[in-house]
Amino acid sequence: MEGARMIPADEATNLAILRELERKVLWISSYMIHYANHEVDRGDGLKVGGHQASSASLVTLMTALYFRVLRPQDRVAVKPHASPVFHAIQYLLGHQSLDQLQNFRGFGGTQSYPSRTKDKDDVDFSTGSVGLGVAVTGFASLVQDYVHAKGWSKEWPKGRMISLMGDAELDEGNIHEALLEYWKHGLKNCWWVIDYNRQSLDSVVSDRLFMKLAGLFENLGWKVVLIKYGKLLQRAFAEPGGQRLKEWIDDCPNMLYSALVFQGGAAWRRQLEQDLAIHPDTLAILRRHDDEALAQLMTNLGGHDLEAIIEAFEGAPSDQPVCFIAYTIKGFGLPFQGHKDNHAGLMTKAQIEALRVREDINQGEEWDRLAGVRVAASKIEDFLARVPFRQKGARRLQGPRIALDTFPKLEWKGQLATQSGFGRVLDEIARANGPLAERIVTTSPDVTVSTNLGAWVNRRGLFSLASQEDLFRERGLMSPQRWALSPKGQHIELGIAEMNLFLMLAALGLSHSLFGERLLPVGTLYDPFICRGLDALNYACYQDARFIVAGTPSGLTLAPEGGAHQSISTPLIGMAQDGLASFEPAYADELAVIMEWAFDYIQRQAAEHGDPRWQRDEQGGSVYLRLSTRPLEQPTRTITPELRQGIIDGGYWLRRPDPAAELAIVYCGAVAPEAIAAAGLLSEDRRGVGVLAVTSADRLSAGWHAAQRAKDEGDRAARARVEDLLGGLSRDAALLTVMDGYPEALSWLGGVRGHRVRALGVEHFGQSGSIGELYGHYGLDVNAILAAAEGISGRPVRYRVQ
Ligand SMILES: Cc1ncc(C[n+]2csc(CCOP(=O)(O)OP(=O)(O)O)c2C)c(N)n1
Ligand SMILES: [Mg+2]
Repeated sequence: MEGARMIPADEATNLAILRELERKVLWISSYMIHYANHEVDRGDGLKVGGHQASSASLVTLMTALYFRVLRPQDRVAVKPHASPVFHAIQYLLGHQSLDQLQNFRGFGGTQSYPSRTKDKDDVDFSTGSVGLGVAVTGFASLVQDYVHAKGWSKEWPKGRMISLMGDAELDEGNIHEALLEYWKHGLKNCWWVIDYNRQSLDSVVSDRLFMKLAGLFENLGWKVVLIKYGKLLQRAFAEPGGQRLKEWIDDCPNMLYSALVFQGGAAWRRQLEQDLAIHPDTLAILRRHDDEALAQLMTNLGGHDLEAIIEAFEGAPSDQPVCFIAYTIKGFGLPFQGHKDNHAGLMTKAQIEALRVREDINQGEEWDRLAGVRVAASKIEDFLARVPFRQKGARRLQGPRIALDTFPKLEWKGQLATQSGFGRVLDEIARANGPLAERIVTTSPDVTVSTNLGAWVNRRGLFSLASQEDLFRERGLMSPQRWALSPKGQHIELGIAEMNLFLMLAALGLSHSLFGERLLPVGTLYDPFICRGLDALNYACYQDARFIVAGTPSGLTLAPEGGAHQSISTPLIGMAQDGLASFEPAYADELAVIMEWAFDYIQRQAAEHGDPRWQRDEQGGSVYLRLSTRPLEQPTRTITPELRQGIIDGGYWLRRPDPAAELAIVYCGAVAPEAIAAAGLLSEDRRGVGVLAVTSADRLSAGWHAAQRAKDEGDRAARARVEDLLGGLSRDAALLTVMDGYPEALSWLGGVRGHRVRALGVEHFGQSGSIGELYGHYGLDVNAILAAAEGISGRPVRYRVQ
């Protein structure tokens, strides 16, 4: 009989201590939520939250993990609503302050959902948008494999990347996309611990559907471990009549089970006596328990039984990913346990008082770390000091900066598209073969070649844990792509799912912090499909992951590809996305300047929790390049330091306006030739029309906002780049902006100094056609610019293009 296994004395003590810690975690996390909701008046908006019931179901699992199973190299994504449990555990370990606990959900306090960037303790992965924190763990594990395959990260053995996840998270499609991707890359060190409380926000999930998911995991190479019954139940099942009891529980619908959990001992007895009336042995088991003990027995699910959990965790295989399905009760140990409406449930004052008394905590000692423990506090402190997880101290690592002195100096001639320029810069970096080339890792969702990464991959190879030669090459078959797979490779090929691209970039972009090895990740995708992965992009930025992403090709300009591929809104996304500096250069020399800057920018790290002012230049961030396949005649010019700064800050005068000019044309990206040609024609009858090249509407606007804020705060000299640029233009002049994207990405420029604006851009879905036809139809060609100039100045334009 398994339950009667002899437990060594040390182990018995350890278990007793863990049980006390479990009680403390339940109390501290519950009190923290109660305190935020009842004791501090922060206005109604901050009060509710779905934490209480949702936290309680993870208390035992997290106690077992953090105080026993985890090692310093393990990394955990804690489901959003279990944030109080996480912080309570950190508090017990001495890594979290009381002040932070008391300010849960308050300004500057512990965040509602675990946050790497905002929380002050050791959050490994942010969570919040369900499904994303789960999926990033698998990608982090693949990045760990990558780093180790290169022989790096010597001081940190491979850890397990763990997700403590809600069962409803499996409804998110990104989880399933990730599972397929993991399989291709041979995922190993990853645990997903599903808090199977069978309740999501609104309902009780279907058990049958869920068990189908278990099959899915197994099909994709995961070991599935059910943590279904606790030791009390296991022992009862082994008694005469116990099998009947087991069958009854297995057949019990979730709804009925949940209702009985809520109702308690007497209701259990009534139901069981009725359903098992013809099984005297089973009835005898029930009779050996009073109401309280019966409720305890019947709710002894695996996810609330320390011994069962530890057995499952410690017996898990290490050569494959493991999915633990831990049966739990939402709100376990609290008055609304099991109730289907408990998601936003909060305990009343009377209920928290009752819990305090039950947990032997005196009034006034609510926050004492070890108040009410039933084992000597000194023994618990000893135990806490020896907890394996904490033995290496702070786990926020730092990878040394990668030098950029091997960045190539290139000359650009003839006709070239920014997308080709991008491929060429990477190719030259690869050829130069320095530390920069070594640390770059590229990735793309099935568009490696069509986004111009081919040459880079030819030189640096595809990454795979197993080596495999390029079969076409071996057989002497002609192909421009030489794609050998090996652990040395530096390109990670992904399936089409863009969510996976951004989760991979999130994981690669945290490598310095998670594994102490800095990577310089570069991802590419077709620009319109940024929207497909947008929440994951936002998630990556929220965690301060560092990467460069190229959206290419973009806009109407990829003309014959048609409306489904022509991005319109991405310039606005690039501007509005925090943590992402966006650029849309027109020329390759600008792109090269931006890329060199970007490889530095993604490595910057200012003081923690700094104030993100002045374009975040000290803090750094990630970079988005919106590129094009339209070849443009390259200017022959020297990049002076001043021009370089203009390109990086977001804009420069390609042609300075006359102080008395009545008009300036402002362009961004691939429409440069139209803007320049129109300015030329306008010069025939208008004085000194200026041409402003915008390389980053995002950085111009960020700098402007920052300077205004600085002014508000008393820095009178604060002046943004864009104020200087437009300062050279008379107030009566008009701005005519043009870009291949939604016009409001540039029209705001009128607000800087009060210039009138006419903004040309794309507002409606595109279609197939030539660039000329589409620019004509959508109003981006030379004549459209001239017509707009006429409209805004109220004066006829003499020349048009015939
Ligand atoms: C993408 C996304 N959609 C919706 C929500 C709102 N939401 C927060 S928790 C939750 C249900 C969570 O259920 P489960 O994962 O089973 O966790 P439990 O509360 O049962 O512990 C929902 C819908 C969210 N956070 N993210
Ligand atoms: Mg749930």
